[in-house]
Amino acid sequence: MNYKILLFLIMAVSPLISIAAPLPESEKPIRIITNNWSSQIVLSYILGGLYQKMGYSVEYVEKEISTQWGGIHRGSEHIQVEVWEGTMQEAFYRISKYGQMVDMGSHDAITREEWWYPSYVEDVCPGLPDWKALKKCAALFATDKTAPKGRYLAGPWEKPEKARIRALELDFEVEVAKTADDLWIELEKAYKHRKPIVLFNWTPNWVDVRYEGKFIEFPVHTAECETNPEWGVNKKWTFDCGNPPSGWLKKAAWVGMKERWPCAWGVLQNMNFTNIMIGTVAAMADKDGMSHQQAAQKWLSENAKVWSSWLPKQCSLPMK
Ligand code: TMO
Repeated sequence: MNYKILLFLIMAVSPLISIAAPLPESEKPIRIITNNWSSQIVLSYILGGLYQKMGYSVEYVEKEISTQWGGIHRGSEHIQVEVWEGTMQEAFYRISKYGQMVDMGSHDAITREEWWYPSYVEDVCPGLPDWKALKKCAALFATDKTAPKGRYLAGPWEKPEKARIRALELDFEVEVAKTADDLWIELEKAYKHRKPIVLFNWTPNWVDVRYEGKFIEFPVHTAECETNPEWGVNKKWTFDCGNPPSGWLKKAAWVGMKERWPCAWGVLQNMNFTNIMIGTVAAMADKDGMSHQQAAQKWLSENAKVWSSWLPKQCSLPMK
């Protein structure tokens, strides 16, 4: 009889005896993808740290969101802990259609990735957060480089910002920040002098728990807005809408994990972060100056109850 069937039978008939599968089921390293914003990196180290407690060997592989999919598809990388609807939906569905990359479920967190401004901007640009207010106020956001047009500071992730600016006839130019840190440097500079700024931001993020501000309300996103020029306020161009306002946040894995490391697979399925949890770990790194590893270690040591609840029943930790 197959080991797993036997184990299942024993567990079914003797619910009072707990049977721990020997861990790790494979010595091969579990390779976790890290991207370039803090919550994703801290969550990766949290999961990796938990795997190490369980006896697994773990490696981290730094990737751009645009180049991360092939490795998971082929099984050379195994896990992505934050797949955001607003930036990754299209690629995620396209690649997972082949069946090699699997949807490992959604976090409770509800996500949004959108143009964002600090609250004080409303004093000088009435009508916000409605996007039409930007038509009248564009010049307020000008920099030396963009004047008389306003500057929209975009993140280092590819988004159809130029298409949106064109379709909504906004008097803005896109400046692309090279790193997430550059976004926060510019935000803090503006904040200090209460200078108008509009930039790419997202939730959950550290900004949620430390700053006041709002997302711009563009025309509500639909799939058609991205494909059919006839849709929406501009009949000639697509992208006359915003990003999804309440998006999902998924986990993804290489399908072969299930066979090779079943307990790690189960943990990833159960791993679950809320908006507040993600904002808090991001703030440890982006505001409080901890390294991503330090933030992950702190979280693991203070949240044993949470991560213990992710362990499948048959996957207990090895005795220390
Ligand atoms: C993918 N991101 C959360 C940075 O928008």
